[in-house]
Amino acid sequence: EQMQDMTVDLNSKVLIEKAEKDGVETMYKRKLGYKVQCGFGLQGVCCRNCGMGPCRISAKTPRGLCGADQHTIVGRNFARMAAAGTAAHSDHARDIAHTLALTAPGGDYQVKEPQKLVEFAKFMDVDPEGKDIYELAHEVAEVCLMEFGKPFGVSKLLKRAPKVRQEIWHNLGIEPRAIDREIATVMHSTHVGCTADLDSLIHMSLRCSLADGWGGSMIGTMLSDILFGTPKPVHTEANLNVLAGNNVNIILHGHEPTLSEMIVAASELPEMQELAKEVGADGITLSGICCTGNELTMRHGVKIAGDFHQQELAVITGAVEAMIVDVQCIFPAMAEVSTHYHTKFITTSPKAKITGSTYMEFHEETAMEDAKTIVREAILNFKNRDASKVLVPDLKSEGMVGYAEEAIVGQLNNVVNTQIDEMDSIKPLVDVLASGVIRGVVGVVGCNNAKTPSNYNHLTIIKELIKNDFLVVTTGCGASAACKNGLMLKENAPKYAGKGLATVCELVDIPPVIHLGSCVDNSRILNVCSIVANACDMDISDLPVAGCAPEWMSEKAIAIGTYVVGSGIDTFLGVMPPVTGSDRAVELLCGGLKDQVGACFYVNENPVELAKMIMDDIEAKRPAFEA
Ligand code: BF8
Repeated sequence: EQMQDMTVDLNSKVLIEKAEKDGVETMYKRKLGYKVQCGFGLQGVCCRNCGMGPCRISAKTPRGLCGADQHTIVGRNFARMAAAGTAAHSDHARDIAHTLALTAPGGDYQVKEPQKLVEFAKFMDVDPEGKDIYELAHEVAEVCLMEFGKPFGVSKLLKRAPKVRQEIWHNLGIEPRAIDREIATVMHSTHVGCTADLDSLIHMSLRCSLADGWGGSMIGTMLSDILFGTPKPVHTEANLNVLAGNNVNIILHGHEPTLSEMIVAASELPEMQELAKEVGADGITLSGICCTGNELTMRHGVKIAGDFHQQELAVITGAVEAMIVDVQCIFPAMAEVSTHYHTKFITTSPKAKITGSTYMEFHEETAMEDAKTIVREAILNFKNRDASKVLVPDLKSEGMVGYAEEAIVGQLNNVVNTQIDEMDSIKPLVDVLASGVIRGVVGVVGCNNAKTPSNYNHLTIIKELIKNDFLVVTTGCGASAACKNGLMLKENAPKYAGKGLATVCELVDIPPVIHLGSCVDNSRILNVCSIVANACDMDISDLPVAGCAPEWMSEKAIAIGTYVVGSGIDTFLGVMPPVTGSDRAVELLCGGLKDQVGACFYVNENPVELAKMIMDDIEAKRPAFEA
């Protein structure tokens, strides 16, 4: 296998070649070294949950030392992946809630959306009457923080789901309670000597993941909007060519907007702009990678430098003064890659310290001061840039991003109003779906996975879908892939979209692929589905919608996929999860769950076939939906 064939991104190919010349090791190079991956791991039949092991299941050793069989081991491993993913998203949300608790008039963090706060307060049973907006913010923050560890009751946010859906969860005993509790329960139950029943392990995975989707992630998105503003459609550019020639290039990578929003504000200060001039730069260019990039592009149009698989390549351009990261999806390799160039690789979170990085701890309490220190560090590094090492590849695309729930519904409805909780306003979306002009809506989301050429599955599936009049909504690195390839431009709808979808794009001024934000913002998809289902008096599982993660790789993606299925949305994966060692697990996840929650997983590693499966699945739901 050639490294060049491991990605379809043309800029990436150029930089993979540069890395070779520069003697820098990348993920693509390391992949070559992994001729064969561990078969036990791939099938999910390796157990390291106690000190008697590791045990691994084969024909010769069909049980671990404690007697756990392949079903128990696969189920336990799957549940732990879901719990880790839930922990990551929800801990992110917890930080946002703590930040809301720090808001003050004139402070570093303020309430940007008071009206949204008031609405959300009421939803969370906090009475806004007679309260100052900051008093209310602090109270809502505390109520949200209680969602993580409250001793009694189920997630307050479940009531956003249609009644029938809530009943399904109740009857199956999978209504998530406190978020941390569901994570702890999975960790406890997968400890040696606890749950050994596959069905129970999958139920726990569902319950825990639902605590992510209808708990942590939903709180994360909602509070981020309240703090930093609800995204509105905005123009941006994407791919590594957004790095500017004679500007200080700062890349923000990671996930939580608390840090990155402050870096944006700090870099706009006159003193920072002046400092940039002093060191000989024309200005400062911020760009983003991974979900931090998505959060920033949604709210500010900050350019997207690239996705998960481009983080090393960004530094290899030789044109990056600082890569500033917080948590999640950061390659430890970034420290080594950065030593070959002048780039400062700056870690900021005690939750994600990386050996070899420059550690500059960020505190929300001193946010602006910390952000200024970090930006200054980046600017002062400009003088160390070595022109002979710089190669910024040629390509970038334009796109429109920033579609929150309000924007999607509002745009379809732009002549009526934008209150999205009323039947009136959701009607255009329902109509366009019911008439069949748009056949369905598919969330194509998630990571890049080295098991497929980077971006190949994403782009193939998205193009197949829009060509056949399926509207695509996207988040995470899938969104970056779409934007990099011009799929978020309305002007490109006639080229890529079918006639029905292209007409809708033209009429209501939307691109054929809609950027909904970061992976935490998949909660926006749940929200819109709920609104539509309620408006039609249906369950989510009746809607002509589907989820798809063509190149998923993270434990967060497992949690997302599991809560999407648990919410009644069929979910199509382009990479097989490590469960094939148990035929019963495969049967349950990819079939049996359908009878319980009205949806299940489907897996096909051929993206054209997977797209076909998605469309067939949705078409089968259409007759009932139209009636
Ligand atoms: O949360 S899509 S590679 S960046 S995990 Fe990571 Fe996957 Fe990208 Fe954001 Ni989501």
